Amino acid sequence: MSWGDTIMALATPMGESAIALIRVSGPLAAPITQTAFKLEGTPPARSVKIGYYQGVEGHPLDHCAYSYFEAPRSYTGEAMLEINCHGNPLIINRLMADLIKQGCRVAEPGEFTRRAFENGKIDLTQAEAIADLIRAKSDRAILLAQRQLQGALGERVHELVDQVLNLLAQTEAYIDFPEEDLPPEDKEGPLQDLSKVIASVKKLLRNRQQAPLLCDGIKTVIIGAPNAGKSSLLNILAGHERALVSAEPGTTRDYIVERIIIGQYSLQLVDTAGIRESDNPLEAQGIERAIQQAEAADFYIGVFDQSAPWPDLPQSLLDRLTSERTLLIINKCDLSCHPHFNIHPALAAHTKILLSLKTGQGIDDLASVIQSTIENQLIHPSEDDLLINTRHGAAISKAYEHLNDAKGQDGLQKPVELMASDLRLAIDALGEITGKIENEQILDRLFGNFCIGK
Ligand SMILES: Nc1nc2c(ncn2[C@@H]2O[C@H](COP(=O)(O)OP(=O)(O)OP(=O)(O)O)[C@@H](O)[C@H]2O)c(=O)[nH]1
Ligand SMILES: [Mg+2]
Repeated sequence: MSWGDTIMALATPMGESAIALIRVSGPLAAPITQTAFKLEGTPPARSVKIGYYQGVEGHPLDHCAYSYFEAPRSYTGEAMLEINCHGNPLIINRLMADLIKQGCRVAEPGEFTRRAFENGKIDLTQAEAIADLIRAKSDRAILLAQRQLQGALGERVHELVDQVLNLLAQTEAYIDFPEEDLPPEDKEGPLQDLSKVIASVKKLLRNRQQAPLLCDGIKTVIIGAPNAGKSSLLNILAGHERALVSAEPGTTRDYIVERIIIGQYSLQLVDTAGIRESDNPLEAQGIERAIQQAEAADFYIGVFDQSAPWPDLPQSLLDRLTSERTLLIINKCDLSCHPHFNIHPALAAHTKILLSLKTGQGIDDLASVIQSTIENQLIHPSEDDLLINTRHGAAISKAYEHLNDAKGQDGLQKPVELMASDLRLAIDALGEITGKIENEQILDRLFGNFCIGK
């Protein structure tokens, strides 16, 4: 499939740099390579050449390295030209203007990848993986996006589709050969297979919560009473004096966000105002914001000053601090423990780390404890993790529902014709994941999120 027109775009950021990459894709790629680099005949494919780019007006525009890829052996599946010119915006603009004069148009965001998808070079999960890879904020997100790019999710979905197709074939055999002709044990096989497929689909659904945590980062809200050491913690984890620290309770008012990397994970760390009853309208607003931040958190680090009585925290906040999502830091262990520092029973069994943010006692283990708490309680990474984004999640749930419908209340008691129709619907839903999407709008939205030049 080809669009007929030729697109071009700068694939590297605009600005001063050693090299800038301009990509051209479409039928004009070959003639432009010939004209620009004064070649006789078809340009040599898939090798790097050096030459002066001659503009249509006959002036040399820049000394470039270029590569020509013949269709379909290119990223987009069309003929492509990649030009590495010097990274000066003036040169880049001159070359791009010249390409437009030669008949190219500027690519839309994601248009190169969309052409790759439409030409069957990649499926939709791989196209999404490219966007995820570019945006990945942590090593784990990179690893999973790379696996997805190699087709891990696509393969899993194809396996499931194959299994459902098998079931469909068996079910249709019942339609063609009425039930009474078949021995009863034949009825059990498909039902068992169906249960297995349902279990696999359910397993896939469980990965759904992880994708935003890995791709966008884990929103981690530091929460506690005034003066507990929340801002001291933010500064230690950020590695610089980001927040004001003072002995006066109520120092932090507005919340402060810092992105940090802990092991393989990216955390969006939010320091907040200390929670207490306050008559000061500004502080009260800060506390209100702290509570709002806490409402949208993926993970909590509760900071508590063990040299003071256990603070009075609102029940609604305590309810949020579940053991899966919370790490407790018992701070100021350089000071003696207050007789009324009695950990609230609701938090008594949570993971805790005892330390002093002032003397540094216990902080060597801080990063590893945060990482292991996240892994043990929030993310549960496993060997076959897959990045299930919202779009995949919606399609998988749909497939899950149809498969359950196919199973019916009493298994094969459901009329086989209806069962076959449910199985077909499940196959269609799974197909949406890898790309059997008819809806142009969904494709426009998906590729519109890419950067130009991809
Ligand atoms: N002795 C001792 N003091 C500490 C420790 N950690 C923090 N502090 C001190 O406690 C005070 C409050 O620290 P912050 O980090 O500003 O506390 P906070 O929780 O951000 O306070 P608010 O912003 O007011 O809610 C400062 O004077 C810190 O130097 C510690 O481990 N031991
Ligand atoms: Mg503070």
